Amino acid sequence: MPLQMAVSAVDGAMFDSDRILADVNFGSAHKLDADPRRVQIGLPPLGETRLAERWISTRPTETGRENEIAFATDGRFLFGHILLDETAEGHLETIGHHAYAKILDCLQAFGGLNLLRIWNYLGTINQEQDGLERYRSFCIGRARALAAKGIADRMLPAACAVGASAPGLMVSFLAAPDSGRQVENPRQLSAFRYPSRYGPKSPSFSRALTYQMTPDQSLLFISGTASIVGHETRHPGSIEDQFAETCRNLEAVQDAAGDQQTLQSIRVYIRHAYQAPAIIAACKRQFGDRVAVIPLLSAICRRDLLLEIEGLALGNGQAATPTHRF
Ligand code: 3EB
Repeated sequence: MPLQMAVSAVDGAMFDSDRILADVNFGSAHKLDADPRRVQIGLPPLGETRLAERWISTRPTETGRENEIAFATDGRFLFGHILLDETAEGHLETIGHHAYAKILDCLQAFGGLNLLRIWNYLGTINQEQDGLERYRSFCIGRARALAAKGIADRMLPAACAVGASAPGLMVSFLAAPDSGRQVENPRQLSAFRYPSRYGPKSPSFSRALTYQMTPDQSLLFISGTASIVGHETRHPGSIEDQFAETCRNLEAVQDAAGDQQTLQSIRVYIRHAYQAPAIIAACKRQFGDRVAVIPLLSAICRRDLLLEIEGLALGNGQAATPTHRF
């Protein structure tokens, strides 16, 4: 497979391979390493074992640092990270815009790569600043940077935007020369069409994106998915019910992708640590042992959401063939 992601227990060892595109770890602070492939995301892990995501290519990778972005590329895929501090006057709108402008410049410099997946980690995501929640102000800056490069709604990457325990803004992304295909969820209004009661600028992401790696292998990047139906939060007070609704959304978005897939791994963002054991157990019941589960302590972009789940699935890239032929 040209690109794989393995969830592995962190054992202190770093890379055993020059084929690693990214080694994503979790802890209390954001950290970039001397090696541009290695990062720590400021989301405290909640499970019993510390897990890392390792994105692995079949080809040797080259790394670099340019224009504030730490990156690794195998000549096809590019994985990058940008970490921005907040200055006293720095609004999340300003640094969100800055991060996306730098990322889009980087993709241009590499010959016009397309964003497949992007992870946004925002400090104090639900706090109000100058009368606007910080997540909402981030959405404005992000949308402005995307619009400046002419990126249309149907080209938006799969994403998540979650609250980190560390200050500032960390953004990681995966890009490729060919574009993926947008997948939306029929149970949910497209986020880029949310009404303005959720913020002056609707969130710029696709519910999922499917990317054809080979004629019979695809990756489905499932965005952060929560207990939202239409555009409204469901079950505000109950994490169990939010979990069940989120699972229905995950299934719906996988169905909408059209091919046959196997869910490989999920990240579960949990707002309150005390609710982690119940949710980890629920994941085991729901997904079994074949799906790697990474539970993380994290705020979610809506105050009434208690959890959010994102996933990566391996597909055959073929839309289901009709059973009847005439
Ligand atoms: C939602 O469905 C939940 O702003 O990039 C999920 C995934 C959410 C990505 C983003 C937000 C984002 O609206 C929140």
